[in-house]
Parts: sequence; C-alpha cells; structure tokens
Amino acid sequence: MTTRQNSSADQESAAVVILGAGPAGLTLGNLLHAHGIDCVVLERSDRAALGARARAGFLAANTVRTLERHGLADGLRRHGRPHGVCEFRTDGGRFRLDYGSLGRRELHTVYPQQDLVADLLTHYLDAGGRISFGTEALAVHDADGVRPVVAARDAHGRPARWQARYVAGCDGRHGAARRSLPPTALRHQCDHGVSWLGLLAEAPPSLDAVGYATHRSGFAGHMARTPEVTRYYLQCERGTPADAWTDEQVWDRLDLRMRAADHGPLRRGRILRRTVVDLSSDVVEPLRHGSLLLAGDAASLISPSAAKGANLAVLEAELLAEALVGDLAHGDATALERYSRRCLAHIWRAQEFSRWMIRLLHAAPGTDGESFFHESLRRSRLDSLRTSRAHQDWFAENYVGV
Ligand code: RFL
Repeated sequence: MTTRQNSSADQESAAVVILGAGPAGLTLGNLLHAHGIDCVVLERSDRAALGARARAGFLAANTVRTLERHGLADGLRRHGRPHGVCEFRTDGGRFRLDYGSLGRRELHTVYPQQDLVADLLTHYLDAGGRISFGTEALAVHDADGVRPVVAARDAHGRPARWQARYVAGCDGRHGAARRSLPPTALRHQCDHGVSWLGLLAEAPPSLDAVGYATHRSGFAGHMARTPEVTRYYLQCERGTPADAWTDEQVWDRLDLRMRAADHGPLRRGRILRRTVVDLSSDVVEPLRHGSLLLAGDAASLISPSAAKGANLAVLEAELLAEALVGDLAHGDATALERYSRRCLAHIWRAQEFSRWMIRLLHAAPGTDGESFFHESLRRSRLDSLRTSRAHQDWFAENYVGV
C-alpha cells in the first residue's frame, strides 16, 4: 500500500499527481483514493467555475455502470433521465429511431456534465481527497524517470512544485500534459471541416428525442439537458463569431432547419451560452510516456457529433486507476503496460463512429460533380438507416456504447 510521501517546504509530493478536475481527473482521483493511493488533483479553476462549465449531457450506459460500480452514481441516478430515441429530419421527411430497443437495448442517461463533476468533487472531498484549486500546471519534468515533477503556479501566482511517482494528464487538449510530451509522441489529427455554434437555451426541450436536422442551409441539432435547459447546435461558416446572430435570428434559423413549419415550432427562450466549435479530432499515441499517462481529452479530442468525449474520459479513468493501483498497491505493472493499447482500441472505435455521424449530418459543400457524389452517398446512408434493421442495430450499439 502506498502511503503519503514526504513534503519539503518548497516541494510537495504525492504518489500520483492528477492534472485537471474534469470527469477524467475526478473519476481517477476518487478511484485511487478509495484504494488508499496517495494522490492530489491540481485544478487551475476554482470550485464555482467547475460547477458552471456546461458541456456534455449524454452519458452512455457503460459510463453509468462504471460510476455505479464505484459508488459515484447517486446524483445521476436521482436526477438523470433515461433517453432512448432520436429523430432525423430531412427534406425527405422525418423518421425516428427507438435506439433504446435496438442493438444492445441500452439507454443514455441525460445528466449535465457540470452536475456530474460537482458530484464527483463532493464525493472526493467528503472521502478526504486532496485537491489544489487555482493551481495551474505549467509543465511535467523528468517524465521519463521515476520521479517526475510538475511545475505549477498557485492561486496567488507563486511557483509550486509537485513530485510524484506518476503524473496523470487529465487536463484537456490545451493542458500541461500535452505540452510536456516528448518529441516521439505521435499526434494523429483530423479537421472535419465543419463548425457548429453550440447554444444553451433557457427553454424546455421541444422534442422528446434527440433531434438531428439536415437542411440545405446547414445542420441543426436538439438535445435535452434538463426540463428547463436545452442544447442546440447550428452549423455555421468557419470563422463565424459566436455573437454573429441575435437570439431571434438564432431561433429563426433553428425553426427553419428543424422544419418547425411541418413539425411544430420550437420552444424559445433566452440563449444562456454560445460557443463556436470547429469540429476536429486527434489521438495521442501512445498514452503513456514513462511516468506520464494521459486520459480524457488530453489523450484524445473527439468532436461532439456523437457525444463520446465525457464517456471516454470516465472509461479511461477507470482503466488508468486499475493500472496504477496494480502497480502502486500490488507491485504488478501488467495493466499499466497495457493501458495505452486498451484505451486506444476504444478511442479509435469512438472516433470512427463520430466521423461517420459527421458525414451523415452534413451536406457536402459545393455544387460540383464530386460534391453531388458525396451528397448522394449521404442520402443513401440516411435511407439505409431509415429502412434497414441491421443498420439500425449497428447504429444503436455504437451510438450508446463506448
Ligand atoms: P475537461 O472536462 O476539459 O477537464 C479538464 C480540466 O483540467 C483543467 N485544466 C488544468 N488544470 C490545471 N492545470 C492546467 N494546465 C490545466 N489545464 C486545464 C480544466 O480547468 C478542467 O477542469 O477534460 P476531461 O476530464 O478529459 O473530460 C472531457 C470532456 O469534458 C469532454 O470530452 C466532453 O465535454 C465532450 N462533449 C461531450 N461528451 C460526451 O460524452 N457527451 C456529450 O453530450 C458531449 N457534449 C462535449 C459536448 C463537448 C463540447 N465542447 C465544449 C467541445 C458538447 C460540447 C459543446
């Protein structure tokens, strides 16, 4: 069993220093702490800011099972809502997929990411877990050795150093873990060439389903978050500023693309938040570089088109916890050696489905022959999804699974 390591006046220590208190970092922190592994989470934001960071909302069945297995699912069991239907709206009409009764017959649980993060944080702190808010990791040094050091800046701007046996990089795509990777690390990346204006609206959901609309003026999406708040997406030109359209213009575009004239108007409300997302993906390979291990968005960024990012983050955190407990508590490094390979298998499968969704939902730009060819393929893909039970089973399995 690992015990807390010595601290000196200018350098603190823990067996595992976790960078970032998102779904990956906090799941990992909870699991390590529950196994008696000395760990600390370094988070650049404060607690209030974490609780206001609205992003994901659709948790896969496997994510819920993982959190349940470790006693971390009380909040989402109490307040999350099961969800199993999506609706496609196209110029050929609309069709619904009851994906909860297809494939593996699994459901999503709709639960805002900021509520999940708040639950994980409360659980971690109540159990006596250590976290340092307002602490920004700057770099990970000596990751190729057995005594890596995290250089950080505390909430007062003072330099701080943390020595560890392992550093878990759960600090997202722009974090210190990625910046500290050795030149041998590979980063496979793909710009999907599409941008979305992501909107959070103070309005009840307008459909009892996830809505995906393809329209000649662009894609529009509808996803419930809570009974009072709905997430919408509007495809926009690359470079469009988040405030390019007034609230009314946003709702008019959503109504047009969701075909409110045929299927009923959307329930309007104040737009609470706007973010422009350029859909892109990347995968770092491998996920382990000596004593530095990556999980969540730090390991792989995935476009939000198939709602996989937070789910992958929880899955990887569980695999990483298993690997670190094996090594630190039982002296068995087998799972640590397999960590990267195991995660990459899940990551590439999620990336593949996410890319497939992007191609399904966005018309090929342009009017030339090749664009026509791709657009015809896309329509054929949609038609197959509408009519083929085998295709629907495949969709359901990948849509809810990680
Ligand atoms: P996070 O959540 O970004 O957390 C990283 C944490 O690290 C902190 N941090 C640092 N701390 C210390 N030092 C540094 N140098 C630091 N740099 C950063 C940050 O403050 C933060 O607290 O990463 P994590 O844990 O890997 O989780 C990943 C998910 O957040 C992400 O994949 C999802 O939000 C993606 N995503 C969705 N995923 C789903 O599974 N289902 C969805 O429905 C879904 N919808 C979405 C999404 C992402 C979106 N955006 C914003 C791209 C919708 C949107 C609009």
